[in-house]
Formats: sequence, structure tokens, C-alpha cells
Amino acid sequence: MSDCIFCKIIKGDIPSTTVFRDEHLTAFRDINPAAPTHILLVPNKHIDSVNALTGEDEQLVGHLVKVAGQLAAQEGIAEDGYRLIFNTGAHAGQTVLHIHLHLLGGAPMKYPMG
Ligand code: DGP
Repeated sequence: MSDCIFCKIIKGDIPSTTVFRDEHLTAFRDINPAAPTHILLVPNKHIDSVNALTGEDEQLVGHLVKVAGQLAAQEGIAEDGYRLIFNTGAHAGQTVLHIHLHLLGGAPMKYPMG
């Protein structure tokens, strides 16, 4: 989508600190980190949110989670623990309408969040 900020990052039109990329997804550091490690894993194809996923996307979602685990290990936070979040819709505070998986860790976190 031409006006989507994450599509622009994936295309390279907006700079980001990319930590992983393959044919299915791009992972880059959040511009406004909420934890010492805060990475966003974003499918290269535009999907608005979890609400817009179809059966065809099942493998893609599994891949996002699998790569998130690998990045947690790479970041050195796998042993102590981390959190994976898909904010979906207004009540969850989704601000970018391109589905993304937050990988957060590097310090103890409270649950539930506010
Ligand atoms: P959410 O609230 O779940 O939609 O999270 C969107 C996240 O995207 C938020 O934590 C900030 C991050 N973000 C927004 N714009 C940019 C950007 O231009 N670059 C990067 N790296 N992150 C961004």
C-alpha cells in the first residue's frame, strides 16, 4: 500500500535498523522502544491486522513467530524471557495498520499491561 509506513520501510524508502530480512518478512528495531530489545517483525506483503488474516497466511504467521524466537536467541534474551504481541485494533492501541509482531525483552515486564 503506497501510504503505509511499514510498506515504505520494507521497500527501503524510509530508513530503519533492520535486523533480519527474508522473502517473507522484515524485522527492524522499533523507533520508540518500550523495552531494551524491541523489534518489529513485519510481513513483506501488506495485511492490515490479525483481523484480515486468511487461511493462506497460516504459514506466514508461524514463520513470524519462529523467526521471533530466533531473534530472541540472537539478542541474548531467550533464556530470561520475552513477550510477543500482535496489537489488533483501537482498544489494543494498534497505530500502524500493517500487521506486525512486537518482540520485547531485556528486562522484567509487568503483566497484564495497562
Ligand atoms: P502498534 O502500536 O502495535 O501499531 O505499534 C507500532 C509501532 O511501530 C510503534 O511501537 C512505533 C513503531 N513505529 C512507527 N513508525 C515507525 C517508523 O517509522 N520506524 C520504526 N522503526 N518504527 C516505527
